[in-house]
Amino acid sequence: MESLIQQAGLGDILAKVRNQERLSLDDGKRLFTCPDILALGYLANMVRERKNGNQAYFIYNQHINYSNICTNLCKFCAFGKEKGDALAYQMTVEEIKEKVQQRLDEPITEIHIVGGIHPDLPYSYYLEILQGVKEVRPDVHIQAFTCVEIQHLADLNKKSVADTLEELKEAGLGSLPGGGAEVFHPRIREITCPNKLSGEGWLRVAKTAHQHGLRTNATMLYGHIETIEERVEHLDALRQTQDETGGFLTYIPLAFHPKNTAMSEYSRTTGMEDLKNIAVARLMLDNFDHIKAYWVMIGSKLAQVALSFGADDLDGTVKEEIITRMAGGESEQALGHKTLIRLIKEAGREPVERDTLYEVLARF
Ligand code: V47
Repeated sequence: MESLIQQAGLGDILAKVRNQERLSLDDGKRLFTCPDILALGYLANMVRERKNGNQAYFIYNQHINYSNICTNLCKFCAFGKEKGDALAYQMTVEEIKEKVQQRLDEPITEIHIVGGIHPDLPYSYYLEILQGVKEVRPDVHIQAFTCVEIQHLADLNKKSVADTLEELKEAGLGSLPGGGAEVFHPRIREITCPNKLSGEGWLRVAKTAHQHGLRTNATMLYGHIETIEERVEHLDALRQTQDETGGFLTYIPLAFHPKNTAMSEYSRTTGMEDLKNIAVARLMLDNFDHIKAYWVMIGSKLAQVALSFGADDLDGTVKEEIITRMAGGESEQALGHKTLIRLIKEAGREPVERDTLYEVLARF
């Protein structure tokens, strides 16, 4: 294997990985341009096994997208709709509680709640969602509202992000999902999501959450117009923030799905790009404990392979995911416990059911 890595021109990076030295931005660019996926995978797997051994995590979770009405209307998104659009919807708090109620017999430990930036739902609605879900399922961990939604809620609340997060915590918020990060570089935001919170703004909200005891996830939406430099800068910004706060739980690369978006002329990502984004993230994000291969976006078969290319987590049972499906995602709607365990076992890993904060709930 070592000669393969030398042949791929990555001998110096192998030495750094062995010595647990931080990779430079230039190393990151070289990794992204390296065509030798096995060499990348070998390097990423060294870090993956050092941090997580043979374990591969999954979670029993439920996704609820309370509304797709959105003022941002990002070009890469097929989910967001203008108010009045035939496909626009919004759930009442009662409907959300009903969704939670319907699955009370399942051992769900996390409810993941995100939606669009709605033009006129009041701040109280979001507090009531959290309180309502907790009323129906008091023990569940609510992972809700991206950094972009949190900034919007603080604006609605006419208070600081810090004070708003404290109120949301009081109402039942447990942690923040990683969406809305897209690619931080202003060039990408200007073209694809000019109305959205800036990259700096996203990082500021994430830092504030960490300072207030809320862990958060991080993502990058790749496979559209971003350059390799912009990807590497994005990873570096996350790495620097993690150095400061240690508050990120996991990083999830999100593969762009073009169908039904204003960028539908682009092609879907390939398996090679998907694996590369996982492997390079594992190598660059030396201060992140976990890298998630989100099976909804890359398919359960490639997610299984990704467990040997840097990923240590498959996310979860999910069910009723809408954001990827609206953009042409063709993965299964949900994966059962048994399927997740089988996928992990057949990848040669030990299946570990976790809670949101990566506490071990069961081993199989
Ligand atoms: O913020 C939007 C992205 C995100 C498309 O934190 C798209 O554990 C691909 O962040 N093609 C929402 N991606 C999903 C998300 C997420 C999912 C699962 C787990 C976690 C976590 C977070 O999806 C959005 C945006 O970045 N997105 N449109 C699209 N067409």
